[in-house]
Amino acid sequence: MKAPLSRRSLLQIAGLGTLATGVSALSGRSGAAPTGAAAPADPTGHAGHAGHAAHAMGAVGRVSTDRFDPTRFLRSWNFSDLPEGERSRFYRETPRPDGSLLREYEIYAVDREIEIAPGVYFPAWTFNGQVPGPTLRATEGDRIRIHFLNQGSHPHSLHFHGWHPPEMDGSMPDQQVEPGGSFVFEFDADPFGLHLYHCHAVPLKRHLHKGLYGAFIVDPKTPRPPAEELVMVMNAFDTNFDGDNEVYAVNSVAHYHMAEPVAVPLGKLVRIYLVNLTEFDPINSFHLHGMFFKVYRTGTSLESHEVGDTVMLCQGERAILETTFRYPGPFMFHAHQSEFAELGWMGLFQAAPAAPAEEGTGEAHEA
Ligand SMILES: [Cu+2]
Repeated sequence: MKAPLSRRSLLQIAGLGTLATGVSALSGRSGAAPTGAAAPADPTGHAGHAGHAAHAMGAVGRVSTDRFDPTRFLRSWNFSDLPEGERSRFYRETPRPDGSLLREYEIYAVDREIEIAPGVYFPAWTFNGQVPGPTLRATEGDRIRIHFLNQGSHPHSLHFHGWHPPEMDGSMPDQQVEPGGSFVFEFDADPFGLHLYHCHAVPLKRHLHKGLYGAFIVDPKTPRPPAEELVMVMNAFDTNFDGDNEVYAVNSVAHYHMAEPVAVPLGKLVRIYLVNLTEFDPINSFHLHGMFFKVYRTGTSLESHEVGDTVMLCQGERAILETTFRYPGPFMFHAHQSEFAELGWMGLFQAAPAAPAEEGTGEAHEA
């Protein structure tokens, strides 16, 4: 079934809380209906009325976290989510004479179906089987060496933001890696800040939107203060390939953190690495309820020149956000474009006193 629906009509049909139902129908996955999908049948007589189609926020049902766990993704970099034995297959550190590190990565492109809302599957192109790809993290001055293997069905490449010579740019026609091919990218981590990487094969918007992107954090040589750190990649999916997104999220899974709030420590510094990799829509945004945060655009300065409760980012833009939760309880965060929020880009922080065992660690990142 291929329904000729735009995302506007999808919104009218689905309404708040029935996103999964609407998109399932749209993407033709009849065999994967979310359990207990809420049809808009409502004893108050709102049945079928789009504006009141459901009174709950978020998707119905849960995605499987066997292959990709959004909560783990928030706090994983350099494959820290893998057991040590397995991790060394994908990431190795070698000290260099000047005190910096050579950081080596195994990154491969592979086609994989991913679940972006309960029962909604998207035929993604991925780095290492996940969208967003693994977060890479280094300290300014480290050497990055990436062994890139294309196991996908189309030519792909790796293009990093940051200083590097043109032969390491991954953007020119002769830098595309054919299926089955490989290439070694090597460059210095410079400058410190919050960057990104993505495939740079053409058509670029298709290769990006299919899921070939990730965050690249470069820490300053003197690290930022200890904090609870979270990686959030704003992204979206065009499930019917009409050049418009139907599902929006932070870290791929629509409304995931409405049901599984992001736990944050009360009274301690929280640092969010926010990257916008939404394709098709020029602008995305992050809005936090009940609080303000410092904004470090591109993370290339240790001084913040902006304090706000909403930050707007163009495609490929990113910012480091810092805040401290004053009050315990749930705090909503979402795109301030209401349509994006309703289509999945919405979640909750849950602020609570840090467990005693965690006191003093400050979730100190291993860099
Ligand atoms: Cu590609």
